[in-house]
Amino acid sequence: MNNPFSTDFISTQNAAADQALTADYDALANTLARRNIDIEAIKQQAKNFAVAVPSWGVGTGGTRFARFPGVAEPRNIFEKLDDCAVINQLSQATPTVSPHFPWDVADDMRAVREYGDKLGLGWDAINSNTFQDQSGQPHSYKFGSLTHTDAAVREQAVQHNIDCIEWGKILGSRALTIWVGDGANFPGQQHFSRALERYLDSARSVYRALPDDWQLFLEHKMFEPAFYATVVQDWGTNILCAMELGDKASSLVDLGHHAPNVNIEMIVSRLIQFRKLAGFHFNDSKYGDDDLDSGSINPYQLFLVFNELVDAQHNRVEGFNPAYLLDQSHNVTDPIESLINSAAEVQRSFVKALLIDRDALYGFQDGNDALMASNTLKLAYNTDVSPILAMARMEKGGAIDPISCYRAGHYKAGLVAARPASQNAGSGIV
Ligand SMILES: [Mn+2]
Repeated sequence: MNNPFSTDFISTQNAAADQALTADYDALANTLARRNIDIEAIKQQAKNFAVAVPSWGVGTGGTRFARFPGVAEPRNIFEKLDDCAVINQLSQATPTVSPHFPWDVADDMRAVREYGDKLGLGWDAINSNTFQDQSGQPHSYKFGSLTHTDAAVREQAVQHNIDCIEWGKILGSRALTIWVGDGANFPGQQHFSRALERYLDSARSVYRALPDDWQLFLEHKMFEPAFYATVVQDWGTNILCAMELGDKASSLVDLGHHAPNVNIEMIVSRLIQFRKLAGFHFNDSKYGDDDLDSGSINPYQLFLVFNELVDAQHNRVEGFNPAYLLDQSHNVTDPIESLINSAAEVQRSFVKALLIDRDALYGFQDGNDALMASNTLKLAYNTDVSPILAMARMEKGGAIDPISCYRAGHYKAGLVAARPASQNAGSGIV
């Protein structure tokens, strides 16, 4: 396997923090033992945790105002995979990539798969793109794609999704995520129910093209690019569509695609209860679809989402197997650093949720002890699990401190000449 950094380099970097980590880990082991928690079992679950990196996330995203290219941005799927391999080697938590088509189409898709294999990277859900026009396409998506009033435009968008499935089959993916930017900017512009019916008709055509062992992930978004109404705007419309389409369709939750203050963890619970949780696009948000780094604004919300996920795992909910994917847009940071950080923050929320005393929580819930129920969650949330994350990383061959290790490796400085600035880097807010 072709690793970006040598084992020796990472070991040398880790040597500086090795002793302190062991001391911190042992101290935490004692703390957790007093709460009847076996740190080794928690560490094993941390090691098994994985979240997919979005191929578009390793490029600089930009906003609708401007895009400022980053240093040595990847220009194609092969260079994106190189960057994803850096993230995975140092974090040991991101073994798969979620590609975006047509941004990631290559002349030979088998070569893409082989390149990923050499880097030890597999493939998660693939993503279609009918929210922008590609050069040379016959019909424009200016007024919609899968929901367009013109059947010819809808057929073009359906065919693109079917093409995506074919590319995904070559890569070995098992799921297609659909997000459409379709919607309206003016009251009266669009007939709500007719637009949704057109969405369902188009989605049924895509659904029929799915291989037997594939899933269809439906993604909703409250606003943007349409600022008055989007066709699949919230989890209610999303789950209705998923139920209409069939068992292979389920609802994907992008944390940034809700109105401010929406109780996302409760939506997660409902989707789990009705077997319709596809998975996540993890990110964080302050005002709207900011696509900020996971856990950077509201880490407690991320923890509460994982409380629901770990609860489902604890109760062995039938068929529970959500896809974990990052979906962020990086404008002021090195995307590699942001994605390393974010993978660790998602993993941190998972590990903290494992520390919740569920029997005690259920007891407080049944006894209507609101304060102690809340405190039970807070006890887990306030526990610093950093030593568990670092130990899990180190034992798998990753870095104790991935960001400092990455900076010491001067990875991008070595690529500046090979990767000149490009305006079209196949990245953005989705
Ligand atoms: Mn998303």
